[in-house]
Amino acid sequence: MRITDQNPLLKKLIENVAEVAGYLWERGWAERNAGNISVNISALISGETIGINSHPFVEMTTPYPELASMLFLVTGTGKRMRDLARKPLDNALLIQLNKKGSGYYVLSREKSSDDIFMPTSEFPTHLGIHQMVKRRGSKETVVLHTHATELVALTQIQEYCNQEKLNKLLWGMHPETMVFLPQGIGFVPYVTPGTDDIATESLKVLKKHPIVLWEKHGVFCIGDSIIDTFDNIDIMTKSAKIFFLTRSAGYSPEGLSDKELETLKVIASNF
Ligand code: 2HA
Ligand code: ZN
Repeated sequence: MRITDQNPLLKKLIENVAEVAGYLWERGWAERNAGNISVNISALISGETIGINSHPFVEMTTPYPELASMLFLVTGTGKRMRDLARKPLDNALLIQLNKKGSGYYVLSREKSSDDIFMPTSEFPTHLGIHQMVKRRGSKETVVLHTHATELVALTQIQEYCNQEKLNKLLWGMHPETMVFLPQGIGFVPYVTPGTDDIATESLKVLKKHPIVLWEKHGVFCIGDSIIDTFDNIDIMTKSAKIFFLTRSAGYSPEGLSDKELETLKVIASNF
């Protein structure tokens, strides 16, 4: 019996992850195996006893002691978002960290299974972010990485590889960007994907912003629901699209004025 069978909340969450994976593919942000998702599902499974001995165990190079015994849904390495949309549990794993937080059991596979795969190559970054969230006591459970095309395209323009200029541009393209994302987007200069450096740099930025934009690569976004996390990237990307569309039509976008942005900021603070 699958551990999802008797847990309607987990079942719903997996359906939502599959729904968002479909959107990522439809938006063109998920070429081949691009992007990855993890969700801390500990609150959905607490109280259930899980027989871990029959599941594969993987030791990690970096331990995450503050995540000891926690449970996660995480996409598999090399897996495609378009496949996750159709068959989530064939393309993502349910894992539980051991009591030291130094390794994890793959709960959604038996040791004897011939379909064992590893979590995403960005898993250490995901765990680092989940650990930061736990440490600060905030309620985000979702970490989502995707190659949001128009946002990545902005980072090919040196002028916008500057957090202040980037946010002024994005807020200025549409009023709702300021209303929904007054904290703005954080910027991380180019770092090789999958390395510890990118995790360290992202962690610094995610302390203040719900989205981090990695130069010439993609976004990492945290949130307390997978749908809202997707929406935030979608809002930011809409602004970038308006910028490029205006430019493609041969015009320089005017943007919202400082005064208009200030008024929207007040609305956002009362939202
Ligand atoms: O999961 O996008 O950055 C594949 C990636 C790595
Ligand atoms: Zn990526």
